[in-house]
Amino acid sequence: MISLLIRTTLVAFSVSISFAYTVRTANAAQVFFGEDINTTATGDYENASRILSPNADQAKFMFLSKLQNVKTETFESFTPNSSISQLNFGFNTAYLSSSLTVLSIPTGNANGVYPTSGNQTLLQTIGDTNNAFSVIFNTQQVAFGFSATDIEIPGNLNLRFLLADGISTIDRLVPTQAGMNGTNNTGSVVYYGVIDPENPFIQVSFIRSLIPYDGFGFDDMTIGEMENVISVPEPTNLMGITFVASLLLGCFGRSERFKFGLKWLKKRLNG
Ligand SMILES: [Ca+2]
Ligand SMILES: [Ca+2]
Repeated sequence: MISLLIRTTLVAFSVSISFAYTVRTANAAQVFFGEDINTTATGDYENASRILSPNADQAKFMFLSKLQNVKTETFESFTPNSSISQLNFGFNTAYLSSSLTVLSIPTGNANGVYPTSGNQTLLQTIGDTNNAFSVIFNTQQVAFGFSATDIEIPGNLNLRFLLADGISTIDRLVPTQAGMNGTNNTGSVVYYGVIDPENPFIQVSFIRSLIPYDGFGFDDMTIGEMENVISVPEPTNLMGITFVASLLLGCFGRSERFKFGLKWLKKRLNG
C-alpha cells in the first residue's frame, strides 16, 4: 500500500513549472523528489537561462530534515575541470566506477548543465544508453540524495541500488517530467533522495535509459548510514503511549502511581 503526499506548484514564476513530493512505500522507504522545469530556451536550441529551483530545494530540505550529521559532496573542493574518481563525505569516501569531469561553470550553462551549489558540478557527458556510472560506497548506506540538471527526457534516468548482500538490486526511476511530448526543457533542475533503512546498499548506478546525447549535471550528493537517520516513534507505539497516558490520567489522578506512570512515560519517550 502506498500513501502519497503530493504538493503541486503549477506556476511558481514564469520559468518554473514543477512539483515536489514525498512517497512512503510499504517497506518504509521514503522517496523525496522535486523538479523545476525550465522553459526559457527558444526554438530547438540549448540557449536556456538558469532558473531558481524552489521545488528541488524543498525536496532537498525534506530529505535532509530526516537525517543528522551527514556530509554533502558539493564538488567545490576539486580542481576545476579535473577528472575525478573519488567523492568525499567527511570521514566516508565513495568511488566512481569510471572517472567523470568536475565542470567549473560559474555563470551560464553548458547545454543546460549547471551547478546547484557554488561554481562546480559533476558532468556525465554523452554516452550510449545503459552506459551507467556507479557510485561505490565503502560502508553500507541507507540514504542517498542528489541534485541534477538537464535530465530533460522523461524516463531517461534510472537508479539501480545494489544492496548489502552484493546481489540484490532495487531499481528506482527518477520520475522527471521535463521534455514531455518533445518540449524543449533544457536546463531543468531536479532533486531526488531516498531513505530506505530496511535495504542498506553499497552502490548506486546511474543508468541512462533512453537518449544517449546531451550531458547530465550532478551536484550536492548526500549519503547517510542508519545512525544518521532521525528515528520517529512508530504510529502503533504512539497510539500505545497515548492509550497508557489516558489510562493514567483517567484512572489514577495525582496519586503516587500516577507519578510513577509519568516517570515511565517520560523514560519511554526519551528512550
Ligand atoms: Ca557544486
Ligand atoms: Ca540540454
